[in-house]
Amino acid sequence: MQIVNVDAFQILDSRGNPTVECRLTLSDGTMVAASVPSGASTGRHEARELRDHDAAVYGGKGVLIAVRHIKQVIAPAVLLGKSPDIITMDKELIALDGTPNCAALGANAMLAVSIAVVRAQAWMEGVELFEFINSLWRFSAATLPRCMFNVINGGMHAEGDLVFQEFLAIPQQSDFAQSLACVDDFYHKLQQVLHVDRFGTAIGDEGGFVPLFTDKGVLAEEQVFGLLQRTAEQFSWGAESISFGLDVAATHFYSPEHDRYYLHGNQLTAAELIKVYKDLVERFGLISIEDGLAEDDWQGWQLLMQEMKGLQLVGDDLLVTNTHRIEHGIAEQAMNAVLIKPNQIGTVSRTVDAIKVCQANNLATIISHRSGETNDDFIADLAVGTAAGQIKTGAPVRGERVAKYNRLLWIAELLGF
Ligand code: 2PG
Ligand code: MG
Repeated sequence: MQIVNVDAFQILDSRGNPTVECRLTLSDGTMVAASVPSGASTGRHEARELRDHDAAVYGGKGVLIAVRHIKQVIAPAVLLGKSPDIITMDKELIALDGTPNCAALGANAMLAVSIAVVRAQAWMEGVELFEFINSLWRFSAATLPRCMFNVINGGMHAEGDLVFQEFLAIPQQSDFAQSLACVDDFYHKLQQVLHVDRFGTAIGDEGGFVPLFTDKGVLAEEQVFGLLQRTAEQFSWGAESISFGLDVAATHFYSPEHDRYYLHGNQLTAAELIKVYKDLVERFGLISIEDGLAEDDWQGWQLLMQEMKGLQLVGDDLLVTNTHRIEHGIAEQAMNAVLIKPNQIGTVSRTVDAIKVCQANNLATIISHRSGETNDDFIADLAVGTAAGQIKTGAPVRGERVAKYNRLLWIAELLGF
């Protein structure tokens, strides 16, 4: 079976910003599509997303150049007339781009093609995408991930008082469908609590609520955990069924020039910020903290690891799904878990390489969405097929977030879980 037609076009993501969709038609008439997400709190070391920078259209965020790269450069050189082959085609994409960070073709163009190719190849083999990923790259048995649901949005994902970006609810059930049901009840109970206490129930980029706090005497972040704890005690599943975590996204309030973290008018050293986390962990029983320190603050990360033994400490902006940075992090003992985002590195194969390095070094892996998403549910199959263990893909609301959860529900059916 061959690729007989390649199309690409500009679509909108969940924030109303342009992104890339790629469509491949196979010689049996089948068409497969793939579209790519986009971050707001992007790491400095991520692969380069190509934007048109024509201020007159979409605020300069158009992706027509990336679209043109797919149709005019990638299609004839890599795709047309060939049988879908993800390993070869990803290598050819990287060679054709010729830069270390996808700067020439654009990571958005490359990833849209890469996901479309792996989807086409799974179709050609007659298996589900997660099964194909699982067997091609020889991962251990496919398994449903545990989920971290972003129920309160702050930082760059929301207007409001919260400096920390994501407040995560982590259900403790091992069964996926049960954990989704549990967090859904939690989310709706939280909505009631926020409504009754007049904090507001507006939502942010990832579907979590954006409460507004009038008590300026207490750290807003601390007030959030108070609300979450209260909700957990009141909802039908009981407080023991749910734990909490954070994605701080600390790079966005760090000044490299002064080596200080700016938190609600205070200028904190890494050690002082870690004390804030320690207090939250002790009082509210958090089990996971992502990007607690800035993307190049390696010393701070080492200190975090020493001070927070037993906690899951996740590198996102720090590592950007890049095997070199993950290996550096391992050597420095800077983290014990890794966030995996395909668009940080530009191809499916490179994403798989990053997961392999983590698994070989006993690091936990969490497959992740971006704050600007599409309805593409690729990361659900990626999480199951690579036996990644965990996924983070927003609140249990909004089409682009529930697309992933709904795909996981279907995979759970298929696997008989
Ligand atoms: C993160 C992500 C996803 P963004 O920091 O983990 O939640 O946010 O896509 O804005 O980088
Ligand atoms: Mg993050």
